[in-house]
Amino acid sequence: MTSPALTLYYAPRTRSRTALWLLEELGQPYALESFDMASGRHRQPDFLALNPMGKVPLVMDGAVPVSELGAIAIHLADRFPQAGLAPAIDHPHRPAYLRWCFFASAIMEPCLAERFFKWQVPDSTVAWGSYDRMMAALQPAVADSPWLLGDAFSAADVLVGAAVDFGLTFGAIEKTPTLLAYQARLAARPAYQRADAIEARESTRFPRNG
Ligand SMILES: N[C@@H](CCC(=O)N[C@@H](CS)C(=O)NCC(=O)O)C(=O)O
Repeated sequence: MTSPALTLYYAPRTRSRTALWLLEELGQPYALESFDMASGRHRQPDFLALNPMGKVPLVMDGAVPVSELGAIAIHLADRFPQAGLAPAIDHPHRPAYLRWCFFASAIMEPCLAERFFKWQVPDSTVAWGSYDRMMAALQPAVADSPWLLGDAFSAADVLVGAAVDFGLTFGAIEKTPTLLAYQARLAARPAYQRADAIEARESTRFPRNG
């Protein structure tokens, strides 16, 4: 048996669940390198050589490391176009797709941190604007259509959807009917549920300490 070309370095209860969900949507075989964050595996020299940030997730595409969720999603969706997770480069949806892929980490992540940690920053100066401006951009995009690109689910929904999930779960995003309905559509996807089952299994294997 040949070993799968894709490997996910993953730890339960972290953002690596987003990459896990993405891989399940992709439908390609992959190996799961699961470890406990408490082990410090992500701070070891061999891991830092692959991701100098020392963070999960990390995906190996053969011998090539890919880190940062946005890069992982864009790379894998383009690499396996048969999964239909990315509009083609000349498709009119492509710019919106890329915008939403960046929106998750460049806008949503800092906005949620700002709200969670109660930072006071001027919205016209910081790159991410503000929580209110983020919500004003996000909500209409999923209010009248199932997914960010209308009827076409894409890797951008995994990235943005995971940030919505995280924000709703930890109280960093207001539980609006629009976002709760979007979250419910995401949670109904078989790939999302497979990722949840793996996450539950690995969380049991590596229970939280303390
Ligand atoms: N910007 C990264 C964020 C990844 C991240 O924050 N990972 C956290 C877990 S949720 C981590 O590995 N933390 C361990 C550490 O910083 O030591 C991405 O998009 O992949």
